[in-house]
Amino acid sequence: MKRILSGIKPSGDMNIGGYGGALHQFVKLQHDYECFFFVPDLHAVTVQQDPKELHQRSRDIAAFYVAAGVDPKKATIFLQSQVPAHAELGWLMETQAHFGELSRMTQFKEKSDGKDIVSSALFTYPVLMAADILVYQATHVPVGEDQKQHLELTRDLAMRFNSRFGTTFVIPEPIIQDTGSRIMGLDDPSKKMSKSNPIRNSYVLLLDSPDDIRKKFARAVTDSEMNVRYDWDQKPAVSNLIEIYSVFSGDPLPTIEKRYEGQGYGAFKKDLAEIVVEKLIPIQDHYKQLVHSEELNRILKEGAARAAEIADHTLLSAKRAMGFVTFEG
Ligand code: AQP
Repeated sequence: MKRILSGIKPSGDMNIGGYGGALHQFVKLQHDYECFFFVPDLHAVTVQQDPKELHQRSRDIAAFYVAAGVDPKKATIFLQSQVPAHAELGWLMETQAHFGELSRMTQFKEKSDGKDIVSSALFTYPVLMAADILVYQATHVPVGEDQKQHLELTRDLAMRFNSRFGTTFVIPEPIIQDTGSRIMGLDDPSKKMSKSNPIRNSYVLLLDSPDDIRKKFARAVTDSEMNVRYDWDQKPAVSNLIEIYSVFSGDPLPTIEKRYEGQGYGAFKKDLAEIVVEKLIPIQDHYKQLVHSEELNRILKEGAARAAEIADHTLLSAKRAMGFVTFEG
């Protein structure tokens, strides 16, 4: 069966960018793939995290997976730090990665830009991401536009390893969805909507109140024209809002354009806010029931055990292929 690995970093409060680019996809993908949805907590600590916040946000992300409709009976949901094979394979893959190729990663450049202190883990994190994917022999990885380069690196590392040590890893393919693969800031359509952006009006959080959601969309930048038209080159801010509308309503882009023909931005933004509120309220309710529950603990423990079975097996194959002494199996 085709297998998927994906996750959302607990590096900030979850917003509709991660929902559109990842979570909303997970819910659909679970029907067609064997899915492993993890919380990449080891990735979150590549930049400084407050321990209490990391703890809470890791539970939050897992609770959101289930609250948004990922079925733990169908998909395996777990925390990355609960499956040690990720970090161990990460180290082995670092021995195969080149300094030069990691230096070309645009996300590293963006995230390290202007910072006095940058952890070495931030530099090598694409290799850990490669290990995350390869350790499950994932055939497919859903990626937002911004993660394409990291998946390319994963493929390169897997092919390099296979050709040096014999076929060990499946080479994963990207799945890039048409809508929602890039949701930009509501204040600036040239910047991705990000959890770590300090400007609160740049994103809508999954836990925002209906009033806050309405206010944020009302304030969202548009342009000086008055027509709701999807055109990223000429009208990036409006195109971004149409894209969010499409993710949350399920309506195709042309249907939305047609619906608001000649109506200006006011009615469009109001409806958009209501569509998002309507979708988020039941998710928020389910999240609140789950986040501190024994049920979530059980889902995560069972998920980690299921994940470790596969991950440990792949790790053992990789270690054997590289010549390490192993006693298992
Ligand atoms: N704005 C977005 N539009 C489309 N896709 C997005 N994703 C995240 N933000 C958007 C996709 O969600 C998946 C999980 O991302 P992540 O949270 O693990 O990492 P990230 O992309 O680094 O997210 P942030 O919000 O920008 O976090 P910070 O600010 O902490 O770095 C990925 O597939 C991503 O493409």
